[in-house]
Amino acid sequence: MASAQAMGQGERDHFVLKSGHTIPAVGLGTWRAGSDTAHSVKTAITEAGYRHVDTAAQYGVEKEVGKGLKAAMQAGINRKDLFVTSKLWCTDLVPDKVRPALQNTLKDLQLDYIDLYLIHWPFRLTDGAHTPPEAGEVLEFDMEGVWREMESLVKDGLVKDIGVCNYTATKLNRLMRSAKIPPAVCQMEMHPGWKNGKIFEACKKHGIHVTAYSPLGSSEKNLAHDPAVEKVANKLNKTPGQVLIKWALQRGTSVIPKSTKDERIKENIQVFGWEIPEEDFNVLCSIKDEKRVLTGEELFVNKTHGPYKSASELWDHED
Ligand code: NDP
Ligand code: 1BO
Ligand code: 1BO
Repeated sequence: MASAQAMGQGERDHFVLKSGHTIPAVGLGTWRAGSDTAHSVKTAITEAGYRHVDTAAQYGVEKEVGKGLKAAMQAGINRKDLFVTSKLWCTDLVPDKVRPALQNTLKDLQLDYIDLYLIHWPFRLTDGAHTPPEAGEVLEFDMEGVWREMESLVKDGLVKDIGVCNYTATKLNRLMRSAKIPPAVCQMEMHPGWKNGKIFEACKKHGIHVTAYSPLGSSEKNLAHDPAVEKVANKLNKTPGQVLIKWALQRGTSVIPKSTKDERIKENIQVFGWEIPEEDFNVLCSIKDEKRVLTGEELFVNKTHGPYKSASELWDHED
């Protein structure tokens, strides 16, 4: 068998985390996956070959994801061959709510452990917070206290790895100072329309694996119709979706495209055994007008009362 190195970076179907555990390179996203999520998860695993599913308590589909996982296991897939990620929502971002939140997630997923538990966003919301938030509904969170609880979930075997999403280099440095178990994964928005280089470099420096979310530009800024992406796809005889997913893999990130369409679910994992040549990779990297799709503004910014009065403050003015 060819070594990963001989096959080239883009050819890996998994990455190795700091902990020594592996994360499959392509996972199925489940945000806004709707009522067919159980079917999508089962199809992805049993027909398309996915072994990695990304979900979150906040997506409201964990019971459906759980049904899909169960169906896949009943069809003969071993739990230990699956990689399941979930996330701690902002209303539970206080030390004494961490364990109960995880326990709820495990119950809904019908699992006795998950592979990766992430802090979903580094801002605390009060129960019942509005979108956009009203005065007093957004709070800073106790990063050190919450992380200690996340670490205790690892020690107790309830989660294999822990990590963060939507962090900045500033917040990552702070976490690294107190963490006994460093974050294994940082999940961030990344696609050619938002390369997010600063946090990517910070993660590399700390040996933290990065997972690219919204790799297709999400539904709001779907890059499948971007002329540069279409051009590379036509040249390589691949679909725009495959080119975007492969771009993420060749950058060295794992990637979690979401689709509820069986054909696209299958298409999105046909990204092994070929490469985007360097010149085309660079064309994709030069897409202009980089912008986040998920600024967090709607969820966390209150321009009058704060504590975060602009999106730029959420991202520690690093953009
Ligand atoms: P994606 O970039 O995965 O894009 C999903 C959109 O692209 C949907 O509209 C989907 O439509 C469409 N699509 C899927 N496949 C193709 C294809 N081959 N060609 C063209 N269009 C396609 O967006 P998401 O924002 O959903 O991100 C992926 C996952 O990342 C999420 O589902 C979630 O699990 C995670 N995430 C995590 C966040 C965090 O804060 N940690 C934030 C955002 C996302 P259709 O379903 O109709 O195929
Ligand atoms: C071909 C299997 C890849 C898993 O992500
Ligand atoms: C608000 C949740 C974004 C998707 O993870």
